[in-house]
Amino acid sequence: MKPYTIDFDLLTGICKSGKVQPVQRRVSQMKMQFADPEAAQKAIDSGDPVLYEFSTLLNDEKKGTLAFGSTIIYPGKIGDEYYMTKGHFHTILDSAEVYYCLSGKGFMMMETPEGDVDLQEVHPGEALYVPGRWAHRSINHGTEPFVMLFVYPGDSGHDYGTIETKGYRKLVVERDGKPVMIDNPKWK
Ligand code: PAN
Ligand code: ZN
Repeated sequence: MKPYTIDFDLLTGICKSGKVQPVQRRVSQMKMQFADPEAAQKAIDSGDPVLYEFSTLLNDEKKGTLAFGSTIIYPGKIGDEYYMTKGHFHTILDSAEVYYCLSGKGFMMMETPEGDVDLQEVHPGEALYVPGRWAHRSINHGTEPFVMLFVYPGDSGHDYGTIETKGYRKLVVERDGKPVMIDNPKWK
């Protein structure tokens, strides 16, 4: 592979040259992961909004490479739960990841298979290190798009199934206008 340069916008995370098209995730793709599936169904019926989109600027999936890109979580709620990403473990569980907040603000909800839980709030100019073994989900509790750059080992892989089946141990919901972390009543 040869060195190369690619653009993306610092505020929106979008690759303006169009070399990479973002992957969009809508409510219908995550209905059962929200605490209130009825509220999710209402959102689906009224236009199925995009919750987030991400652009993987490079990932050739080989050992020794770095995958990188940007992710945008839009502001909004399903019931009282903020828009969020699906979240995943890396298939090679020890693979770490670095996130750097470009604009907006939000949380990273993280947990290990052993049950440790950590919630970190990030703002523009802050980097977050997600160590290996920690599942990670981005949550936008702000009013602007929450945009981050990410970098991880190219051969990490993504295990979505564990989170889809078990759910996260904790959720972030709005109470009296503020975000609070609560136990996930559906966690298995
Ligand atoms: C990120 C995420 C991106 C979208 O690139 O893949 O933010 O979130 P989901 O993958 O959970 O839908 C990353 O963590 N890659 O490893
Ligand atoms: Zn990841």
